[in-house]
Amino acid sequence: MSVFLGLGSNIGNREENINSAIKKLSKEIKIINISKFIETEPYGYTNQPKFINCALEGETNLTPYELLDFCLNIEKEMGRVREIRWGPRNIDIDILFYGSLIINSNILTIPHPEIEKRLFVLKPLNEIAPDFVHPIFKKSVNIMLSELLSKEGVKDE
Ligand code: PH2
Ligand code: MG
Ligand code: MG
Repeated sequence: MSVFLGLGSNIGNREENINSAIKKLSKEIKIINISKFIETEPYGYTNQPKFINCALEGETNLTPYELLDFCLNIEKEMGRVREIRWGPRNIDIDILFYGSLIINSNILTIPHPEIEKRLFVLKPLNEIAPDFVHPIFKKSVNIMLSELLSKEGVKDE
């Protein structure tokens, strides 16, 4: 299955954290494409350091729940501690899309919630998958990005 993941880090050596997560991900995911790493302003909880974010496209045989476990285990292995919701983290690996599947369960929401509100997701995603259509909103990544950028108060750094 074709999957898109979003990665973020705002503690420690951020690029190195993301690179080592990608290396670990590649054990179960064939990496097809990786966006540039971009520095982004913290979203949600703003009193924290800037992030490095990127998006990647992969191909995997894992089911959505196996993929979730796999990503959470890599976060754990890399020593992530969960404190504040949306707070600082050395590594965050989010499943953005799993093909065009829609899942809403207690432990897993796919597509990832609020993709359409987050520049730090849409910018890197637009680099590698501008025409990918969000299965709920039926809008492509590049349309979601241009709509977000045209909103009042959303500034493109
Ligand atoms: N992740 C969050 C909350 N806020 N802001 C940026 N810029 N990048 C992130 O990856 C990020 C965030 C929750 O996972
Ligand atoms: Mg996240
Ligand atoms: Mg996460």
